[in-house]
Amino acid sequence: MVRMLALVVAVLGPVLWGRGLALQGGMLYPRESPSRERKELGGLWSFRADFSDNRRRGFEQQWYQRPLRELGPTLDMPVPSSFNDVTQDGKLRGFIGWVWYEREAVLPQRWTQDLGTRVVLRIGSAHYYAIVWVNGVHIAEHEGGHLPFEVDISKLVQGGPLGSCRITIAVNNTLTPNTLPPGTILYKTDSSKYPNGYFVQNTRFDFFNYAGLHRPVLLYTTPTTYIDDITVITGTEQECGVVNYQISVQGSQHFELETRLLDAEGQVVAHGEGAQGQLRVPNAHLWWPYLMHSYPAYLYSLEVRLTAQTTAGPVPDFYTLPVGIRTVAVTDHQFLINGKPFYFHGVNKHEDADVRGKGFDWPLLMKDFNLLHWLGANSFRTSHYPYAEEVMQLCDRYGIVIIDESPGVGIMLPENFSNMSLAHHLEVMEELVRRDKNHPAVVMWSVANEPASSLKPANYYFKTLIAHTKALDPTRPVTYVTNSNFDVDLGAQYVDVICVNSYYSWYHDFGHLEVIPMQLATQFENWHRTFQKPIIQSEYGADSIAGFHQDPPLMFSEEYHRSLLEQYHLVFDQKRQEYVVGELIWNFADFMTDQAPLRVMGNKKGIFTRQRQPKAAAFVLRERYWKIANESGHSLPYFR
Ligand code: BDP
Repeated sequence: MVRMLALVVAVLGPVLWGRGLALQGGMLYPRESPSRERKELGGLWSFRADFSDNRRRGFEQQWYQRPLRELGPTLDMPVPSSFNDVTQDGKLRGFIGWVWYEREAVLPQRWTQDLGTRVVLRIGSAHYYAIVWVNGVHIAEHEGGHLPFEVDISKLVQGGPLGSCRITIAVNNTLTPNTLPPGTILYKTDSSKYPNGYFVQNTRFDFFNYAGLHRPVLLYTTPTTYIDDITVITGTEQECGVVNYQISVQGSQHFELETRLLDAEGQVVAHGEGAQGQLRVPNAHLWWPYLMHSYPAYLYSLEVRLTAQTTAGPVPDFYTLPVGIRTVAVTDHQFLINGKPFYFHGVNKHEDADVRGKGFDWPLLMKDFNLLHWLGANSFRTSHYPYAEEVMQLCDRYGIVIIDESPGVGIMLPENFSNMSLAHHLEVMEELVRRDKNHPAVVMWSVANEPASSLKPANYYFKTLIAHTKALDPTRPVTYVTNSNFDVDLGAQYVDVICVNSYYSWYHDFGHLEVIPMQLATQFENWHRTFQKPIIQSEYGADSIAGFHQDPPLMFSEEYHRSLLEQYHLVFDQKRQEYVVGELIWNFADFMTDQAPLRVMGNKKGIFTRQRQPKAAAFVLRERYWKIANESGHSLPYFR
């Protein structure tokens, strides 16, 4: 046991020794403004995976002290991207442990000379645990692969002779029982079967544990007294839109704040002063979801102007936040946006594609949004972790409604419910709410997917987690996603909306499409009878291999896939008249998983292939979603 622990510690390093510091301050998305500049650090970074037995050579030899290339061979690695699928090396694809990224950034002279400038390094996502050095100085650690973190590096880059800085980031993809998602390192000690020190990583979730610097890494500046955070909460009073705002400032106590709210034409519609207040907009344009209104996704701009009083005179900082005025509410059988019943007809996604894995990519993102419009989808769930901030911004702009999910997936073992796990989960919800609170597109938080909620400690865990999330954000409903296999799950008493996944005629009664209507109707009736809450079918689907055809339908053919969906739709159409408020297909596109006998080079439940080409099921859904949209009388032909 002790030996085992010693080995695990060796691989994980700091993951087990201490957690990343809780985030300080706000996490406003770095936007350019007259007082703020940004410099993207995308492109090729130097890269090395530490293949040493204990994975600690990089620390022993202090790879952060000198340029990485001076200490051994390096690869060119694109950022953002997962590292796994970029090379021809199978060992790197499945690598577990520390990988090292490094690049030099050349800084504009003003950034290094002007002591009134604050220089911040921001990392959009480093999966899973990251340690950061600048010019060899340890400056940050962060746990969690799906949320950004940042650090003020002004002191390190200012005042010295250097106009450049060397950024080194060590990233470890090891998952433990207390990480989110959790995982287990299993040492195979039978020396007749495995070489010395052989280990594998087991997880209880169904997607490949891609790793690396997945989202943009960038530098940005602010003045030393700066707008640190903005929180807006919107509402309506008769025809009047209401924007309550709260602004936090760092760096000085001596400042003034002015706010102006501009409409989409750039006209000022309201203004205020001070760190908090209420802006009232007569005859406001509300933010409506795509297909729910003839002018969806209306965004105002909240311009914040800070004027700091310094010895050298007044110094301004500007930040502009897009604001959508809308309300969200839940009754015992409805999900209301702006007081009107909203029906989710959408998808579950993954951040996943060929070569780049989970790496952020604009062409891929635009293709996905164009496909969502083509499909007539009005929503998606960020299964099973927070997505890139740029995704959330597009949802605001296009009116795509989001259920924003934490990386709480695969929480299945008793040890995943420990106090340490819960503490980390609470921290992650804080980071998530802090990042995404101002997005009108986000209408609900999902704290987890299919946790083993019947285990004894689960009750306390979810009660605490959901209460904490509601305290962080009293304006949005909270859910966790359950599975119909779990029967009626008592944890659901804490959620506002029941989200249930089921795989009738796929994982059980396989091949028997005829039982779906009965089993699905029973599922809905049981859940609604017990909880009297609205229900979303948060996953359903079947695998199909694009190009496999068989009629009468057999499993894995495109025909079986579409027929299975059609059986579900019969019941959705009955129950959406009552209390079913949404249907989200599993999955938008085929995606990579661990290798397993039940997976054919990944999960093939996509209605699009991994390359984003439609299978037969996509056409079934497209017809259905546009039909549902047309019922509201607000479909928008310009996206078709
Ligand atoms: C569901 C999980 C999802 C899986 C899906 C499947 O929530 O992550 O990918 O099953 O097996 O239960 O396809």
